[in-house]
Amino acid sequence: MSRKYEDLTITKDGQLLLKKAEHDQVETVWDRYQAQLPQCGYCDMGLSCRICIMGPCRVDPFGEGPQQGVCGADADIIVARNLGRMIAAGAASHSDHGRDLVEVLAEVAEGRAPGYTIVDEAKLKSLAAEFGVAVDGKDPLQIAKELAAAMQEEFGTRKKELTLLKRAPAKRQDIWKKLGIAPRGIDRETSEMMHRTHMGVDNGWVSLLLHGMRNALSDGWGGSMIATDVSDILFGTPKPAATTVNVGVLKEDQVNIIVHGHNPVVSEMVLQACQSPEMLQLASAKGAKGINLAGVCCTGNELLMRHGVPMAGNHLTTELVLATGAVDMMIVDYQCIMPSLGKVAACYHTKMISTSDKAHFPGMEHREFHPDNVADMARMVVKEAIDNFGRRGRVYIPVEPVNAIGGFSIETIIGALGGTPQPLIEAIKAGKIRGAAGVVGCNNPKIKQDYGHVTLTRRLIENDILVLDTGCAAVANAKAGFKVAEAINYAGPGLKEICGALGIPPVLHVGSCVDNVRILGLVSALANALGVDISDLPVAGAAPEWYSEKAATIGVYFVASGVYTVLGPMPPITGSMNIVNLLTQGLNDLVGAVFAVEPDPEKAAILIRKHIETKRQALGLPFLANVG
Ligand code: SF4
Ligand code: MSK
Repeated sequence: MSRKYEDLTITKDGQLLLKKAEHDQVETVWDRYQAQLPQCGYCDMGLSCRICIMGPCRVDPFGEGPQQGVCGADADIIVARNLGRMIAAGAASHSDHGRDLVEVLAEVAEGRAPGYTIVDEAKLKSLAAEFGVAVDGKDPLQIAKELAAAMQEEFGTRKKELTLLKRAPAKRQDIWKKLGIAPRGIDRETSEMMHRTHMGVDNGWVSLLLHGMRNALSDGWGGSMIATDVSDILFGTPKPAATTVNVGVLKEDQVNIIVHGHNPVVSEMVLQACQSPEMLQLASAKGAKGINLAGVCCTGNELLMRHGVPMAGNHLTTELVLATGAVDMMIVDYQCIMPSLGKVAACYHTKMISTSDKAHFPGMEHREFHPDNVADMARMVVKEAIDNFGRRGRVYIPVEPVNAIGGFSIETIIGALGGTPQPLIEAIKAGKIRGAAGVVGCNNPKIKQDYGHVTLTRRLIENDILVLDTGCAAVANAKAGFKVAEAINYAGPGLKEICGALGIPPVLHVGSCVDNVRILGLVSALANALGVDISDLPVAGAAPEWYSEKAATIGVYFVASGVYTVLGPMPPITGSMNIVNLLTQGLNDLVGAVFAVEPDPEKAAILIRKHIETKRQALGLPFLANVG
């Protein structure tokens, strides 16, 4: 470890645990990043291709070496194909997660998933109505059966376009139709992207990127939207609840279990098992004062949103949390789970359990969870965690946890406003709130952990811009103390007044990565109430520390939905100035929004403020200040 801990993360727990990890000779993501430097410049620019085995090929960005791959693909084609495949992978990940939830819903309807139930019947019925499933006089399980079947159809190709596109403002739907990018089937668009990017199929960089938008929309208005809605039906639509965050949520005198990944299907049952009198008695018999379930990453966010379960950390904390020596078990499902975790855990007593048939990891024991065995499996692994409590060595929990409020579903936000978005619109019109921004996405060792999220969010709320956040960005902002009612003191005067009156923080935790669709829901509600398109609103998106293919897809569906989006890390596209120009300028003429790339969050805040003021002016709203 050659760099100072303060250069790697702004978080106190992260800095102290990095020191501990170094002392324990535990290698972390930062060490491995250093070992990779310098990273491949061709790949960084998107100019390398290994799609077929006439290659691998690369194009020389300086014009001196080869300008085409063996097949004749030039820089534009290679960059577009690589980006297309990145979008497809992101869409596939979220949408497969959505499919898993629909399958659980179908099993619940058939009575084959003991332990699960329909928690939000009202949402079940309203969603059924959207999918054309009659609800009158029907038992909820019958409705669930028919709704699950209708949703399964969305994944294939039997519809002209996805059902939930209708939630978008009419003007947005027209834009998609005119461009021919309204998605038809969730899997179809991903599958078509893989086909188009095979050697010798689509060699138009514009048509490839247009399909990239269609593919991303199939996630945002399809797979992810289904994932969020079905999770709400099965586990409850989130409501504000108090919680705590950072590594300090671990408890020295309790059995600590961490859940990690994205899908709540397993973790919800683990939570139930942890709360059962039988397990609590067992823990007590082993000398523990209780069972402390906490999360990391988005499985953690799912439980935080619905139950106020504490959150130990975000993406780059997932190894460090193990270095406390206090985690008796980590249970993982899928996505964003570093394959290094088993090796880190082996340095301590932590038992690592993988649970999904599609996600296996070195150094983990595999206990496959299925809807019909999940309740038994959850009890079994919790019992193993309790047994492991006695094997703990020295424990190091170096910080106190920070308080936070989570659980801001759109229903909750609109509810807090009195059942209509109108008060928010009036506050925006009056300039008390200048606009809103979604701050989303991951950590990335290329950026000091949480610095991008926290700096950008601080600047936005100071300037009366309401922030909605998800994923690891939401955890960063919670750790920074932005999610308690008193955080209004960080906000500008207008935002402070409105949030103070409503009793909400100026930074609203909207959920996990799939829950970015809740932001689509809110901007659609605002646009519909104003009679405009999403692209007319004074809103923006940002992913200051993104790393994953899923985040790339989220960015693309935000922009394709009309939301100006600022990325921190540069995507691998700089090998093609045609593509850079299309994404950062040309898309304005097509979808009314573009990407910007700005790694410095201070500058990103200025970009967003300028954009919001421009949109305010266009709507005839008062111009509030010079930005620059
Ligand atoms: Fe090379 Fe073309 Fe094959 Fe890519 S698809 S590896 S550029 S020959
Ligand atoms: S977990 S996709 S690191 S936000 Fe959703 Fe965090 Fe990004 Fe994974």
